[in-house]
Amino acid sequence: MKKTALITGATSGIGKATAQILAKNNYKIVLCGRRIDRLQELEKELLAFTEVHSLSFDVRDKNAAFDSIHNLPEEFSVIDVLINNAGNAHGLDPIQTGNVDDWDAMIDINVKGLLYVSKAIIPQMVERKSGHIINIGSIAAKEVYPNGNVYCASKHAVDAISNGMRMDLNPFGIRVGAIHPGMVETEFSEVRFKGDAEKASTVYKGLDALQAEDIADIIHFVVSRKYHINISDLIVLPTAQASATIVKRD
Ligand code: NDP
Ligand code: 8X3
Repeated sequence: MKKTALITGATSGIGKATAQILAKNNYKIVLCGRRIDRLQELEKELLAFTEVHSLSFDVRDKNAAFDSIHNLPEEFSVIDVLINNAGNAHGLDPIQTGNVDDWDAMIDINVKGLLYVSKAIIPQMVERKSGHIINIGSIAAKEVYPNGNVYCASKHAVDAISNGMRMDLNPFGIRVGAIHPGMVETEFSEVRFKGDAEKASTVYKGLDALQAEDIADIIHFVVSRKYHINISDLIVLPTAQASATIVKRD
């Protein structure tokens, strides 16, 4: 029987690539994101491979998250795999001049949004005593870098929440893992720099950055292991990146 994967942040980058690879590998897909046009376009593309359903909600809105997930059509309502991927950095400023709205966005989306979506799905996994949750952290979950302050804090929270989830859900046979990418060339830096595409492109200049498909491929590997195998914590860097701040450029 086909498993169902619910992927947040499926309208671009890592989430979209993950939806594409899982759709081609026998999963039913629930796509989540705010941009309806992109959800519709991807849904149309993936329907060639599998059953797809789209949910448009802002992960900051807990009622919208709960309503959308609790009212999924029956054939999509049993979520076997949850990929908590929605998130972004907003700004790259020293703490003394940081923008409070950026701080709110990062804490509300990366941390609270992940919790709301998880809260909507974990009870059914507990009831069934099965399920797999993958949280997308970051190298910023493991290290702090200058001007990364609140983004790094939000991803350190994802790391802590992932470890806590694994402990609490252990009695129920639910797998919990976190994947922590380094530099992945997506819309991430464009969002961080508020649409400044030129500034965003300098982030990946002179190195062979990871692509969204590289992380999606690893997510597929992680979710397709035998049930007794839980890949609990994985840091994935481009070869050119040795740490959050040490990057070899041509
Ligand atoms: P993208 O900007 O390409 O994708 C971000 C996704 O998150 C979009 O689909 C966006 O959808 C969704 N999203 C953002 N805010 C909200 C919101 N409020 N409600 C619902 N969905 C939201 O970036 P990436 O693919 O790179 O990022 C995916 C994850 O990977 C993030 O958690 C990021 O922190 C993490 N990461 C990224 C790295 C990188 O270098 N790119 C490295 C390490 C981790 P929409 O706008 O349609 O709602
Ligand atoms: C995204 C990668 O290095 O900007 O999480 O934190 S980094």
